[in-house]
Amino acid sequence: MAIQSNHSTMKALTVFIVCLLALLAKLHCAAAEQPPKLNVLLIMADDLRDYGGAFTRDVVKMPNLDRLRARGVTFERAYVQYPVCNPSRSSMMAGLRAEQTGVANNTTRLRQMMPDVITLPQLCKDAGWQSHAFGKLYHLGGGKDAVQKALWADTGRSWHTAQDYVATQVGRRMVEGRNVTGGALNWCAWGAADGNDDDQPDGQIATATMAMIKQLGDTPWFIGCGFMKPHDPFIAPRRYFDLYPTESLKRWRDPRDISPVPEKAVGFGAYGVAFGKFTDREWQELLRAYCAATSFMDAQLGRVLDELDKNKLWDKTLVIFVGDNGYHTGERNWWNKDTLFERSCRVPLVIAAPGFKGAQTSRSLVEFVDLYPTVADFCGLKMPHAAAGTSLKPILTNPAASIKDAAFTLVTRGSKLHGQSVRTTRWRFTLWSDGQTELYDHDTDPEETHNVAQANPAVVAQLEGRLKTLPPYKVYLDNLRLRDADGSTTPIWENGKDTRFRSIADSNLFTHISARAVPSSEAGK
Ligand SMILES: [Ca+2]
Repeated sequence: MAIQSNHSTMKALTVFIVCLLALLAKLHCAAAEQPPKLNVLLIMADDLRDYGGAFTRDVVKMPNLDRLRARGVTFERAYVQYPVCNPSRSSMMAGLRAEQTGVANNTTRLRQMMPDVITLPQLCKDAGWQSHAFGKLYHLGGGKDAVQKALWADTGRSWHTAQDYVATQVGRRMVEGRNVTGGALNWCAWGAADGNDDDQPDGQIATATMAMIKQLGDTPWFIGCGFMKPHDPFIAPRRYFDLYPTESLKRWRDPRDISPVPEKAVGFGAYGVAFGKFTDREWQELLRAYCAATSFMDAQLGRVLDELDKNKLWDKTLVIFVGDNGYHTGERNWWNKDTLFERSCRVPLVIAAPGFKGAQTSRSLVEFVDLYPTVADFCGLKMPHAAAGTSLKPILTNPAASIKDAAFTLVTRGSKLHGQSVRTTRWRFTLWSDGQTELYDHDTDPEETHNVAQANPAVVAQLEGRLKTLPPYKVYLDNLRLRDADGSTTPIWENGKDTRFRSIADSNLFTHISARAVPSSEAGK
């Protein structure tokens, strides 16, 4: 009996060892078969309004963005979560809404609010990608202080290296140009510059990006290429101004019966006063410079795309082109961003991924918080925290798919007032914290010129309900506490942990995300 038992044990052990070896061999094969790491090229433009809109489609020449669009999906309804540089970029890089990051201005760094958040480039960097930033990816802060600058760029955390650029002496010489406000607004200037592309920061940013792409060879990389135009001052080498004879450009005119809105919505402060004094000629001047700066940026984009061509990288690189906020070029007498109107909230977004069909257009509502989970999805990386958005991969698979039925944007007006806006396929509804509302019907009014809130109480009630699904916006206080609407405060950190991550996981952020695919006829509405 004992011998037989031993025999059985040996047999079982042999079977076990054989199975174990087979399993190990399988695992080894699986590891060997793992797809290679995709490169990620994140190209950002600054203050570039949506080229899909009425103005840019007809006016601005962007042949290189068209080249990228031919290789990817153009998202015609992409919305930022806060239409200003730093809050928008912080939200995108954290994959969290501005209500969650608490970053709602250009003076607070993301890490001041969320020191331990794993940012998008950091997610790849920590997983073995080489991560490098050229130009403006995060907001460029810190002035000339090297330590502060590195903190703003998040060097060492998001990136192995981050470099910003300034114009050369030649590039600072203006052949033509002026401040259109006579100096009242120091940023409101344009200039046709002497020198070549590389005398301007964006030319240098393209050159450095191209050099790094070449240098890294087969090493997987995440490269941020952050162009600084067409952001003010509206400067470009002179030849880009030649593309736009002033007479060829028409200034925007609001309809005479446009609904008035309160100053907090648009037209606020010294900006509104200065724009109110513009002549037709001055609107045209600014428009021309904005177009020239856009074309200049587009040319630099083209140089970077050439480098992908040259190194045959399209089949191993995920290319994402984004703006960071939209821009009014005269709508509602506004020359800027920072409003809750479509012009300010809607932004360019193009994604080209290996193996997916190009020259596609998506009409699905998408948000910038969707970019983080999209990159994580394509790179096979796990989200390090609960995502506020959802991967856009289903849209690359089927451009007629719709992944969500609402997009949300926040703005603040000082520490006591803020507005939240929701865009659905038909409506834009804005609710200010003082109770004022705006409702625009995109079926009949794509430029949002008529507030129809009073005539549509049921729609207002429904969309107000959607805004309540957002995490509430809380004002950040210097002693690391958040102030609630009722005046009470809560600490951001408790026992060394960021309390917002707990609330993110518990919140009902996901109620507006639907993974359903809808027929293209419905998605196209
Ligand atoms: Ca910007």
